[in-house]
Amino acid sequence: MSKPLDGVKIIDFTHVQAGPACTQMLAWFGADVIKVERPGSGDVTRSQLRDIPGVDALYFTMLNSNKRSLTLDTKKPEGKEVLEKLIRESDVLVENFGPGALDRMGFSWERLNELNPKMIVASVKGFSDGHHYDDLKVYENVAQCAGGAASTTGFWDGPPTISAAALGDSNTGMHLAIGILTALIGRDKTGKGQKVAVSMQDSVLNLCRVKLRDQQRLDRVGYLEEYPQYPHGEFSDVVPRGGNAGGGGQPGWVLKCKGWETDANAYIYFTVQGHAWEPICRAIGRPEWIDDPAYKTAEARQPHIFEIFKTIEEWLADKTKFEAVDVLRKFDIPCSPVLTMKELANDPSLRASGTIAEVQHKERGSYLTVGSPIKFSDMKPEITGSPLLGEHTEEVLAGLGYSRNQIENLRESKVV
Ligand code: CAO
Repeated sequence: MSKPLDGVKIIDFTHVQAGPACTQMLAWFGADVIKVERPGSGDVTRSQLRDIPGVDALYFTMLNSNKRSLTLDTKKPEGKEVLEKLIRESDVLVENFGPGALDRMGFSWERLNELNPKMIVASVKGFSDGHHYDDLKVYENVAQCAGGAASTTGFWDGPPTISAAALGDSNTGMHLAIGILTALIGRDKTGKGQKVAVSMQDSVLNLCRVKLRDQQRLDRVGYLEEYPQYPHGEFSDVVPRGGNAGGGGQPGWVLKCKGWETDANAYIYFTVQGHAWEPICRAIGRPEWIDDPAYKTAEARQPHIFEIFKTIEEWLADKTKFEAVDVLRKFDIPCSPVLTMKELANDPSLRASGTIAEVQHKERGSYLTVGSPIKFSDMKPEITGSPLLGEHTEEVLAGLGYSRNQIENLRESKVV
């Protein structure tokens, strides 16, 4: 089946997570993604957190499926020559090296644009160009702190907290993918490539948009009525950490279900959607609350929202998280069991949709990965195993016109 990005050739000069997540997604959608890696070692994630000695780690296999791997020392003159050839015939180069690394290698934006004016050059950095921290190297948790996620996540009486979701890494990669696709459409109109840059700080902040909303509301009125601090607690002049409160106009909380004493994830998230108050009261067996002025409006409920949650927990005490959701769904109440990675891995619906995909790898056998979260009516991305280090070196070099002898010489001089 042909795919929308068939024919788009991408030099994947990325490593760790932010860049690889971006190029992996483009590969699922048909792009020919050639991962350029240092001979001998390759992407550091190949060997990080290994679960099988000597075999590419899941950290690597889960972020580099559907790609080809070319080993190339791009600091050696012969390696630069190969890269230049590749640049001349590629549509996109994606990189997430530390600040200035590509320039030091001799491939500044100006040089790349000179080599191939149609090529899109896409970069991830920790901070945007010109930012007072733009010389910093950045990893996931650093970005979460820099982008406002950490100061607004966790409980008010605890420290700033990091989210398990890769807000700094994969999220930035997704932003970059949008930028690359936009630049490709732009190129169809202008014939010109351009530089696309995304910073991890900006990408985290983009997801913390509602917290900037809250800062401005706090500045104006001095309190935030949907936070647990209202109306009994104190507000300072910065957006506080709100625990598990709902981020929008609907109060919500993580509530205990049957078995919570021994199962750390026997919980559901329960949302008190304003217009669903009547069905909530019916579902939890409190019809008398429907017209009670102390409960009838969101404003009336907020001062004793935790007493309401406690009552719901009493109702939940004899129900597992799955049983509870099965009742609540009949009343159209937004809720979900708190699902573990084990439950998600074995979820038949996620398997059927391809969101959890089982993939074959030449050395490790089968493993699970997260497939495309984007679904199309005319295409189902097929996830293939990640490449071994340098698996496609010969194939890529032959495609660039190198003879068997020349390839052998490059191997002997450790350029590939
Ligand atoms: N051949 C020869 N040299 C190569 C090469 C190749 N194929 N591929 C990379 N290199 C070299 C680079 O040229 C660079 O060399 P110099 O520093 O001497 O110029 C070096 O390898 C890579 O440097 P780096 O700064 O990218 O790597 P690091 O491990 O020190 O830092 C990271 C890693 C992620 C902190 C840094 O790359 C970074 O800040 N990237 C931007 C932000 C980012 O994407 N972070 C998220 C990573 S996911 O958690």
